[in-house]
Amino acid sequence: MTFLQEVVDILLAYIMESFDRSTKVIDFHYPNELLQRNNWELSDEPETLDDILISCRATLKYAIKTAHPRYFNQLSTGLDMVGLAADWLTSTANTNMFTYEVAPVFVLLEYVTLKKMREIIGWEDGRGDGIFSPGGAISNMYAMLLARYKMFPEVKEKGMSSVPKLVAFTSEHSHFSIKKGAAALGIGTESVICIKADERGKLIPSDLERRIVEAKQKGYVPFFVSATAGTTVYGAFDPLIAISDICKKYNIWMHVDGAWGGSLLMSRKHRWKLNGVERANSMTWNPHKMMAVPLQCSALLVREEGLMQSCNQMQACYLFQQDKQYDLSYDTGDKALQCGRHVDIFKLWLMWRAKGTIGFEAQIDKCLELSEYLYNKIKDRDGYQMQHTNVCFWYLPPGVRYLEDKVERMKRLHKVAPTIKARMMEYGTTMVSYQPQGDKVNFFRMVISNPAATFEDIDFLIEEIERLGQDL
Ligand code: ABU
Repeated sequence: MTFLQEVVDILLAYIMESFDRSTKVIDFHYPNELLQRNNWELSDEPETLDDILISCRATLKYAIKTAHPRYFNQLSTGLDMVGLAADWLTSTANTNMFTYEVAPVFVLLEYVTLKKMREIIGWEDGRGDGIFSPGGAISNMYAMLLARYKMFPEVKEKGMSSVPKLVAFTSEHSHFSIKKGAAALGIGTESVICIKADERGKLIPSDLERRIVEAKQKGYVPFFVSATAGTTVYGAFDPLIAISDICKKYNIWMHVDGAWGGSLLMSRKHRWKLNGVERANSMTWNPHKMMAVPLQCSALLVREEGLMQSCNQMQACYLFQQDKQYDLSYDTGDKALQCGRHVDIFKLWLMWRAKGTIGFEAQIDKCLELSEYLYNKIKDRDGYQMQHTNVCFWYLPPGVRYLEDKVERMKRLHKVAPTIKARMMEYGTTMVSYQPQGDKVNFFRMVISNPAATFEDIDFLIEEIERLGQDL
């Protein structure tokens, strides 16, 4: 008890610090230096609990404070107190999601929550299926697996040699996990056809249809379209209604990767961006991103009931005995790809209880309001150029701003974001991501999902970028 109490004290102190703007987001050290700063090695002999407490402190000392209001580096940010409590409870219960037998409450909560999410998508009476998985990439791969099984159920037993050459389609701005899924499922990355996106990052439906027709003429079988609701970089929403019309016309499974943008369904003000999602066959939705549920919490929702079960079940008789005395549909583990499955549901369920749907809505609306504030602040500012939706922008330091040689200007600009980012890490004051895209040189990709962020934090970020980049 004393040990645990001390651990709790360490954690509470860390939480307090994380929300304190006067503390650093990170106490950054380069890998070799960090290796030297502490003894991280494992030994044959046990350590005392006092030493274990020292290890806990050291680990948190060098951890990134992802709850910090000025941490904007990833799509998953923030730390919700109820979500954290739920995570602690989950770890204390320490069970596995595979059967009702070992996780009765959690299995039921998953059932209740997935149904609620399907209702929000707009599927009749919340009917359908779904599962929580370890992240959006796995959820997307599940969708691809189901689409292939739906069209060619024999693939489960006979493998890829039993099916014709399959092709999948997704926008050039979609998440890399679509290709990864194709690689893992033996479909191959070359069988994922990337569809052109417009200047805002939205898939162009006419290009999708053209590429589907072209693939069919070549004798390939289009089986899967993954539309994106909230691309990782621009935050663009593909036109779901037009895409669903095309999928219907050619009898192709429509998946919506809403890992990032799916949560907008909770907002009456913003859910129109996903109009047409109710026509999809499946959807990925990650509450650990915009809803700030502690990592990890990623759902795959499926319109057709029973498909996941027949696609994935193996009925291992040591676990999924078919003669148990309760309704076997609650042994949800057999429809998963995994055997052991972490309890991710409790964090989302408890937060939902604590906030209500309206609380999540307010949280999401606030993040969008902050993005709009940032957009408005920087679009008129000297030295800034703007992209859309997610706030993607270049900072042009004075030394670059007035350069007339365009090639030299781009060359120099490409180095600005990584240099500022490195300085940002060293000072530890804030964190924001950057990247190039197509022919565009490195730009900052600002994303806001942290419920603790305020207008002042946005102001701080802008000023900090200017401060750190003035001399470049
Ligand atoms: N698509 C996974 C998350 C990416 C990000 O946080 O930037």
